[in-house]
Amino acid sequence: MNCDRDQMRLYLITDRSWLDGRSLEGQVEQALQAGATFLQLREKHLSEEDFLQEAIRIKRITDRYQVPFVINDNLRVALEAGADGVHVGQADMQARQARQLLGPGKILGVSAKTVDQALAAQEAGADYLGVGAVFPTSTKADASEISFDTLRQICQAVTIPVVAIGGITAQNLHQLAGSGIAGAAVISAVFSQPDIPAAVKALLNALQGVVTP
Ligand code: TZP
Ligand code: MG
Repeated sequence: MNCDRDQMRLYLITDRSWLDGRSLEGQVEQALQAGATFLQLREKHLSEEDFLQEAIRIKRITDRYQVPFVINDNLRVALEAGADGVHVGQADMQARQARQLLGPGKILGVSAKTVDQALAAQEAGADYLGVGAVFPTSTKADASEISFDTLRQICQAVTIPVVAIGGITAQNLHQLAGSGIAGAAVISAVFSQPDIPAAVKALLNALQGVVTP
């Protein structure tokens, strides 16, 4: 286990769609200062070299706040930037292969939508699971929804922490109470917001009583 359950509470995933002239580093710094507990750098359109340079810059910030930092779906960038680990989807590099290449001491996160996928990921060496989409979202075009029951069954089936993802806001988080999640992963509920610290604080408040410690 390379990350603590309490570090999964508010898991942020970056998105440069809403930067509007602001820097990603500035947005990340504000979010971590406000209390976000985990950061994933997700870049779908940057060249690998730009992705790496961005990762190196973001790593300096996450280090200062002692927040775990993982890279979406690019092991080379994760290793070269000295990130804490990598997050892979089902269609990305297989979890077992990712674990072999990462070694035992780095964080491996895996996306799962079913109990079978969740158990396979845990068996392959995942440290945590991202499970969703738990609500409708327009941030990821191909994100199909899963039911509350499936989320709860996955949380029961595995021993590693589960973070729910997809369409989560401070307003709908209460609907996930009792599912067994360790935390919530969000993109737009933080990075599309004009006031990032306020958005982070609203989510942290809403998470009380929803996460299972
Ligand atoms: N994977 C499943 S849903 C999703 C990803 C990356 C998008 C989450 O974004 P948002 O804005 O928090 O709905
Ligand atoms: Mg992916």
